[in-house]
Amino acid sequence: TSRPKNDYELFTLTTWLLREEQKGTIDGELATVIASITLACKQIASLVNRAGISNLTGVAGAQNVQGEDQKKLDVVSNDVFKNCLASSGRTGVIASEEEDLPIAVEETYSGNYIVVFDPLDGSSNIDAGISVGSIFGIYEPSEECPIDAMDDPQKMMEQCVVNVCQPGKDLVCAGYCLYSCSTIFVLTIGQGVYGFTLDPLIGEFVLTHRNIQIPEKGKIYSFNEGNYGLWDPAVRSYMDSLKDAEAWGGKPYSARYIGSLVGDFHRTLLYGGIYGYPGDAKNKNGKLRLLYECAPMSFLAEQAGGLGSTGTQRVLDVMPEAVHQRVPLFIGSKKEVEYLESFTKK
Ligand code: AHM
Ligand code: MG
Repeated sequence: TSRPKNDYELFTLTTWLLREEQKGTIDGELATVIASITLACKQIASLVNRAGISNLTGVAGAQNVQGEDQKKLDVVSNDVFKNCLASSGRTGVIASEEEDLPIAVEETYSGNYIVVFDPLDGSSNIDAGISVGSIFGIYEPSEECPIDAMDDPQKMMEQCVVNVCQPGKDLVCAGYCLYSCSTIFVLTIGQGVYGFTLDPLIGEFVLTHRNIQIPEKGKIYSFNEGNYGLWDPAVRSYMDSLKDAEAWGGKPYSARYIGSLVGDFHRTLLYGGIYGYPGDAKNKNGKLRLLYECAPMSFLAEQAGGLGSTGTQRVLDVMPEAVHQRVPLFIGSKKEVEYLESFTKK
């Protein structure tokens, strides 16, 4: 027997997590980790929102391990994520785009969840006030490799790497937060995809997208076509075919590219289509990182009925060999990704 609805009834992310815990889909520990990530995202949303006012635009003056200039907000957002996860008391190891190596969260290094994240993706967009996002994935600790070498930093680090380098198919949760016209938190715990919009007046994420299903097809492609000349011939012929108006009954595909994976993926999830970052002559595996970009997004895509592929393989099946490993990514509507694979798998 459920209470009658009234105009003031809100279904928030906190309520949703409690319900899932009651149903037994997740345990209290995982719910706590997710809640701490939502707190980090709210804090980052507010920082991104005020970046131009509070002197948070521009570069921080350092590079990350991948040789990319870190923006001030990259560094701050990474700290925000780390603080929130550490204070959850339920996170064992974290790996971030902005950290050279995975880190054991000091007080709670054993028996707890492993969190991989890109605290602020697409940060080249910040100074122009264009959409950015955070991406995360959560794993259970590896049973074969408990983190117990407290007295041996080198060994402990190796144990952390083993724990973090799990294939995407073992993710227990993945999600992202889009900082755009609205702040939207999208997540999966392996039972469909749910979206929550931040109500800035009450500071809560409110359920706005139930069980998101990505359209099976969609005539929008999202690639950085400036790299066309560097792509391999299969990807080039695929791209040529999308522009062949005649082949598509007079209406070719539309191009949309923000250069912000979270924004481009979110649109693809809702409207259908395909996002791609292929390998090219300069970067054999493209640009995007397997652990904290491609795998979490592919888990979300599959949970919404779509696909994430490297062009030759399901992304979730790729076994990571290094924390910052890159893979080509083609993700979105099932039929669109399969069509791309009909070129790249030849
Ligand atoms: P970042 O993690 O350094 O921000 O890079 C990832 C971003 C993605 O959000 C986006 O899809 C891609 O890089 C854009 O790259 P490019 O500028 O080469 O098109
Ligand atoms: Mg990134």
